[in-house]
Amino acid sequence: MVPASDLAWPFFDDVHRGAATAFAAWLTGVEVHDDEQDVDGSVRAWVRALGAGGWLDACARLDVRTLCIVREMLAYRSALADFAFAMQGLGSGAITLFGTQALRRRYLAPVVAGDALAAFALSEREAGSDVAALTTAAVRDGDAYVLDGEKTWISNAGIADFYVVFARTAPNGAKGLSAFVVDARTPGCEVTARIETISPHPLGTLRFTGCRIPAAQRIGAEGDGFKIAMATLDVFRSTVGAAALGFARRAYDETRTHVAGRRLFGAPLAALQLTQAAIAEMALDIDASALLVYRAAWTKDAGAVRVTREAAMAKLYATEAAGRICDRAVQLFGGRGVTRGEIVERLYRDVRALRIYEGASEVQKVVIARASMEVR
Ligand code: COS
Repeated sequence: MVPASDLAWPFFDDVHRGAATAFAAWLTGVEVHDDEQDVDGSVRAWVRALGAGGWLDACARLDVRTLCIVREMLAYRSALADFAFAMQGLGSGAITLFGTQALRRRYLAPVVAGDALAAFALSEREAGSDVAALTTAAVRDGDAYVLDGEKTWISNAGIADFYVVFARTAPNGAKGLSAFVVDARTPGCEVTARIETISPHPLGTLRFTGCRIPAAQRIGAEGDGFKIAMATLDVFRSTVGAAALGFARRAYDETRTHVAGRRLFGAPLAALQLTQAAIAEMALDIDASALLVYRAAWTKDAGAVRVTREAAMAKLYATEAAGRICDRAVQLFGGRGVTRGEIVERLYRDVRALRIYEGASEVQKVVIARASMEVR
């Protein structure tokens, strides 16, 4: 549960307070159990459950505070649950924001129902942080585009029903990119590899070979792809911060219970001042993260066209803080902390990728510095 003290903040409306309470109750009763040996099955089960519960509606409404509340609570319980929810939003976000009525009708209803899985295909082996360098080509041919190239580190690769793909339609850097929706079963679109990660989730490499898609599958105008990608990331970067916050809160709660009960040198671990310093720094990091995350979410919901700076700050701070917090938790758990099966051991692995995906910490610093130079 997002703490009641946080929900009292003016960042939230009663709608959000009600949603947080209802979601906490739903989550307590939901019967989905993660299986690291079957991440595809676990993700599908979470998507079905979230769809049946009506919670994927938030992914198509893009109310950022609701997205953040849900991600925070899902991450507290399960990294795969958070992943499943986040991908429904990130994978369909460009369609919600910039798609034609026809695209929205066709793709969003199944995403919200939990009947279709979505994916966001931006990264390439030589173009992750430097989006404007991507080389996957989309060549116009009559009323179609033909896609050739490779995307990698694509979440949901292999289980997605469709991919929002960013490809090059002209040579001129960021201005030469366009966005498309590609059905996973389109001939010429194949998953060539699955990628194993320290926190297992569906991830892989996509290959497009003469992959022909109708021109009506383009999202926005030709050349708008870079801005569509950035605007989508502006919405979801705050939510990555929220997921980091959920992992961090879980590590913090587990640690507080542990240090109160574990005895050494004739007293509880919590009695040592070094432990108290660690707990204090964890608490401070959690509150600072929450304030930045929900400020960014509220700013976007209040109608700001660009929240690039706020979203970058929220993602940067919350993900770095969660890394520190989960690392501290492992340290205070000692040998148990690095033992397979312990919650803090899993959290330590789960939280790592958040400092890399949807814009590495270094990219967020570039974004913040640029925006800060504009603000005078
Ligand atoms: N929303 C709308 N438009 C945006 C934007 C945003 N958030 N950010 C940039 N733009 C626009 C700029 O205004 C500029 O438009 P004009 O040329 O009309 O002025 C254009 O897009 C190019 O912007 P910029 O010059 O800043 O592009 P750069 O190539 O320098 O890229 C970074 C900037 C590094 C910030 C960008 O590539 C980025 O965010 N990279 C990380 C991507 C990422 O998250 N990768 C992970 C893959 S997804 S898991």
